[in-house]
Amino acid sequence: MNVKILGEKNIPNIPWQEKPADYGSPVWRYNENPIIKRNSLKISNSILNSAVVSLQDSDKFAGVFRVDDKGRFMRLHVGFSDDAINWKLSEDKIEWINEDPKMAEANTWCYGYDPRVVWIDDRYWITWCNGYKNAPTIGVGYTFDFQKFYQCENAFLPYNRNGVLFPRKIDGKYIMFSRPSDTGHTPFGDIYISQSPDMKYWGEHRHVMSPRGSWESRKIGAGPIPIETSEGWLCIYHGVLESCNGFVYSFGAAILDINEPWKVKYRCNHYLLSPQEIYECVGDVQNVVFPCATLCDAATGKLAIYYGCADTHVGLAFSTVDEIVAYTKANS
Ligand code: BMA
Repeated sequence: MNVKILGEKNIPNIPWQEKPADYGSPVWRYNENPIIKRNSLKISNSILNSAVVSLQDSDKFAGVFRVDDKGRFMRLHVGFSDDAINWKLSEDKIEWINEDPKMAEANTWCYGYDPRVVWIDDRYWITWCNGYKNAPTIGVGYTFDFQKFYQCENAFLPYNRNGVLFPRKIDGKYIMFSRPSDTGHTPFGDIYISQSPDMKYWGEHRHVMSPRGSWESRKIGAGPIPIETSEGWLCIYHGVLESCNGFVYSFGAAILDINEPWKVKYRCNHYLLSPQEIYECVGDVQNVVFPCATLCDAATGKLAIYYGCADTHVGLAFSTVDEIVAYTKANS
């Protein structure tokens, strides 16, 4: 490995397939995609943009999954796996515990989608796009065991999406990406960073990146949890272009300064993955690859990337930290 991985654990059983011979891109798909099909649950219309983690104290995996039910209500479900490929999802949605009655009133469940999960210090933090009085903002919660889930205050005012936490504090503060938006299928979007001493009060907002043409000309949004490396924070993010046939969601990478992560060191001119397979181009929303999680093995730099396919299924793709860093620097 050329790039040093600083903050991840070893995952010897990370899902893996070698890159196909003569394959020209830095990210390659699992050959049995999609790994979670839309109708895996009795109630599901679709299972998509979802977040998985390697458990701290075992070699197993858990995650929070976006399940849209047959009423097309967007829900969050817990799931478990021994191999991070075959997943067993709960039939029931997560019931969030609100310990403070004042918070319970503000947190009356409305909808939740596009979760992210990250281990920080002593617990798994979860962020998602949370409906507050039917307006999207960033929901925050945590769990110690994927059995009981505790909800906190929303991080921001509506309208906001793609809240993604960094895996450790910087300068004593939690760091979160978000993407201010509107009530609809937002035709704009920049990535910002906000900082918090306590996961409740967020401020010190900094602009990180704007759309800038080509595959990311319409809007961009943070994807999986950033990976800390010797080159900076490696961030996979989605970018959207608008064609005569609607939005096209691809994903690329950027490398941000370790201490001041609103400073962009490198950013891909070319996408890492775009919707090209039939399960990415045909579904409830055509032409969407939407990454919400990676597993990263610190020992080898192997990456397993989990992404939503056409707002319908969950897909898996592979790369390595070395490969994505080299590609991002070369294409910057
Ligand atoms: C975004 C979010 C994502 C979705 C994408 C494409 O605004 O709603 O959940 O994958 O649009 O429809």
